[in-house]
Amino acid sequence: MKLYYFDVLNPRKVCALARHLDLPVEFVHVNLGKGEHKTPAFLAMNPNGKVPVLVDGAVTLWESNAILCYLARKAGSDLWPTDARQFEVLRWLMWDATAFAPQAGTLYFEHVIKSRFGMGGPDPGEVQKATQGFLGFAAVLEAHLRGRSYLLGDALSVADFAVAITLPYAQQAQLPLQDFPEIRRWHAQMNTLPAWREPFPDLAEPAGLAEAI
Ligand SMILES: N[C@@H](CCC(=O)N[C@@H](CS)C(=O)NCC(=O)O)C(=O)O
Repeated sequence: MKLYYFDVLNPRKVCALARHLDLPVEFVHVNLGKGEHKTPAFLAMNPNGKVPVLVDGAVTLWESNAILCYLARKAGSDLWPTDARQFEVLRWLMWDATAFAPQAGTLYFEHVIKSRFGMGGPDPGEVQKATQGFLGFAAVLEAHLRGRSYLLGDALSVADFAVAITLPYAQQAQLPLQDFPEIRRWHAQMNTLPAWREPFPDLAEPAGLAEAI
C-alpha cells in the first residue's frame, strides 16, 4: 500500500491512523511546495490534485475521510465499526467535511499555510467569518463530548481522527478554544496516542514521488 502525503492537515489524519494501526504502508512524500501534486502522473491518481491518496493494488482512493475508513477496515479494526455505530461515524465524517473542517481549515489556511508558503498575511475578513463559524460548530462538538470520552462514547473511532485534525495546530491556527474545555480534554486524550502526536515519517529522506508512481 502506498500513501501519498505531505506534512499538512488532511494527510496528517491518514498518516496518523496508518501508524496507529501499524499497517504496512509505504509513505510517499508529495512536495506541494514544488507542485508535485499537479504533475500528470499524480493527477492520474487524483484528478483533484490534492493529497492524501492511497493506492492499494487495484484500488486508488482519494478523500482523507474515505481513506480513514478503508485503512481501518483493512486492519480489521473496529475504529470503523460494522454495526449501527457505523452511521454515527458517518454522521461525524459528514459533519466534519461540511461544517467543522471548512471553518477550522480556513483558520489553518489563513494562519499556517499562507505564512509557510509565502502567500501573504491572513485575510481579516476570512478569519473573522471562519472564527464565527468555528465558535458555532465547536459549541455543538463541546456539548456532544460532555460525558463521552470520544465521539462514539467510550470507544475511539475514525471519526475522532477526522474531526480532531485541526487541533494539533490549534495554537498556530488561532483556533478559539478558550470556552471549550471538553474539546481540549478530548484532544489531550488523542495526544496520548503516539501516532497522533507523530504521524509523519522521518522527513530527512522522504521516499520521493518520481520513483513511487
Ligand atoms: N477533501 C479532501 C481535501 C484534500 C486537501 O485539500 N488537501 C490539501 C492538503 S491539506 C492539498 O492537497 N492541497 C493542495 C492544493 O489544493 O493544491 C480530503 O479530505 O482529502
